[in-house]
Amino acid sequence: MTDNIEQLAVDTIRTLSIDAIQRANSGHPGAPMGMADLAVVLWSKFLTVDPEHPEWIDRDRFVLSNGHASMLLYSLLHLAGFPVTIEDLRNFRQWGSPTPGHPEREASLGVEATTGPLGQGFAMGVGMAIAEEHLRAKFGSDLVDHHTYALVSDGDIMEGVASEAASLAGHLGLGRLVYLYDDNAITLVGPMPLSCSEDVPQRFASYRWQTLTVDGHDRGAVEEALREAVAEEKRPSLISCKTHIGYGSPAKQDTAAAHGSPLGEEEVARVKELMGWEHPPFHVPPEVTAFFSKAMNRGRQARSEWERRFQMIAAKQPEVAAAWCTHFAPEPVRLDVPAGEPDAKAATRSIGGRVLNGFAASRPDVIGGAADLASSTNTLITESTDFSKKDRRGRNLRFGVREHAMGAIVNGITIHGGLRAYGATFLTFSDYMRGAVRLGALMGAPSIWVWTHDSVFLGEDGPTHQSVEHVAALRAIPGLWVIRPGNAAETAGAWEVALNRTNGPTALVLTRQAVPMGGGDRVPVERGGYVARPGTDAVLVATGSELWVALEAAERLEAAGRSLRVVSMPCVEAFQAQDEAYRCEVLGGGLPIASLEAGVTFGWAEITGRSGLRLGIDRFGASAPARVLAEQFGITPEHVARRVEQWLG
Ligand SMILES: Cc1ncc(C[n+]2csc(CCOP(=O)(O)OP(=O)(O)O)c2C)c(N)n1
Ligand SMILES: [Mg+2]
Repeated sequence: MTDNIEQLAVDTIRTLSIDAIQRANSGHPGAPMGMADLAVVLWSKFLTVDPEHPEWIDRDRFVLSNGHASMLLYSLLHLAGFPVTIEDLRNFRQWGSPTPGHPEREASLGVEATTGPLGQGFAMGVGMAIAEEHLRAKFGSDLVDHHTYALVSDGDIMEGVASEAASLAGHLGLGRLVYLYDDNAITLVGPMPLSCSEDVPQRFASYRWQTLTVDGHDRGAVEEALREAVAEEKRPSLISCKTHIGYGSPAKQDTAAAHGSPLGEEEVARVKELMGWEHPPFHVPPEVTAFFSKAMNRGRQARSEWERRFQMIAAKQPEVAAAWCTHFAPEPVRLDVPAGEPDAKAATRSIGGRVLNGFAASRPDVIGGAADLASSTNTLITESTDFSKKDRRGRNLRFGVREHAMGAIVNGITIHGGLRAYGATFLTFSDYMRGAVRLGALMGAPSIWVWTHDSVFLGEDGPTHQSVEHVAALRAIPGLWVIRPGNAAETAGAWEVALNRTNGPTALVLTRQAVPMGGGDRVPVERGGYVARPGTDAVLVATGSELWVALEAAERLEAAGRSLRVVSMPCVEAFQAQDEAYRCEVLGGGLPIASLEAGVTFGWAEITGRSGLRLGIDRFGASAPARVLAEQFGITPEHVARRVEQWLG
């Protein structure tokens, strides 16, 4: 009987998926058809979630890393009683529907992560598992005790970001991580052996994962493997499930043709005929609804027991409830400016480290680390330990030289909830993590990026390490706020903005070299730009380490009888979000505008207008001492003053 109803549930997922894809006339039917058996076992027997409370904190996380199989997820959510309606399935891939082509994070619907770029979901799941371990160590298993499950495909397995993340997950012994690998040996263009002949389980075994292999259509075997995976608390588990892409389609099963195009009306009819399915499109047998509803009672009950425990703990241990709040509903922060001697100089990276360590005690939810550059990026929380196999309470994450996985893992920790995560490296290597950075922005995840060594002024390491185009390229990502502070007050303000931002990611772009620390007064970084020195003839907008250069250039011009206003603009995105009146007030409505930034001038015409002067470095840097580079590239007060004077005529 169980078998019959399970089979009916599997068939329902397959038919819903192919019907929706047919109706949209686009989508990927092969994977949902091939993974329906796995999914039914996982969702009906293991996954502990509550469809009436999709955002319950202690739910199991489920990530569909091969996001092209989105109809599998939407079918499951609908059948399990999440707020995804049959109408939503009929509107698959349509404008404004909650069922886009690839899943887009919508926790209120049960969509945990935005996936589609292969490998990202795999790596975000690792972040979720880190978050779970850390929070469980802090709050105990009465409050935090869940698993992270993911479905991953050949493409996920092949992507570098997944390898990086898998290596770290094995090293950290993340036992609550359970991945089902849709091992169908087919990718978009054809059979796997076209491009891949490794032994995947052996590879993962060497990463220190538990590996299991099963027939992915033998639901009993899948269940048994899942039990073993869940029982393994010390290692992550990869269950290779041998499946058939397009299962049940006589013309397309086991071929790449099942991957990314609708089956076609005729083939859909043949699939249903072979299945013995005699219903109109989008039919859901009531017994399947009942089957899933009963299965979801496991999660409903777990949640209500959790609520009861939470109330009891909150009543008996108010300090635990308070700590819970600091993690799950932190108050906005107001950060002091680190003090320096008058005329002191410091690198903004080291000021950033002081700011971080200044608020670390009062913001225990902040956790993070660097890709083997903790000391260079000044991102170690000195009062804390390393997060490791033995110490789950450590707040310093040692990502190793794995930038891309760091990006995705930070996103995963952040979207898990309860923690604010940061990831750090040299700005130039933000390129290596861009896939994750972009996805974080798309998800509106408030991840924090700390990127140091932000310009040619890192000096002798040369052009491979010197960013010129990175700031501009990052500014092009919608929703990402790029803050390039120029002194101590702006660096404190940058961290403050990052912590207080809850609906999108923030990047702190910091210098390697020392700059004047500036005064101790707060400045309005949250407004993006402000007048740093008044002036009436023209405006010079500068960011980061060029702020002091602009201020000195203005002084020189004053001696020559010119009144140059200097606008500091640490965050162009925040400035552009201000109202017209503020922007006019700062930029002086009608004054000629110049910009100064030690990087490509691309994008600055937005601020200066076409007739403005844009000073920057529109070429790769060079290996030389910073002082020489400043002279060669004309980023000195003398040179800037001269150029502005010439331009003003
Ligand atoms: C990073 C990235 N590169 C390329 C693609 C385009 N793409 C989508 S699915 C796929 C491969 C499909 O193979 P597999 O992951 O095995 O899925 P299956 O065909 O078995 O469903 C590719 C290359 C993508 N989504 N993400
Ligand atoms: Mg495949």
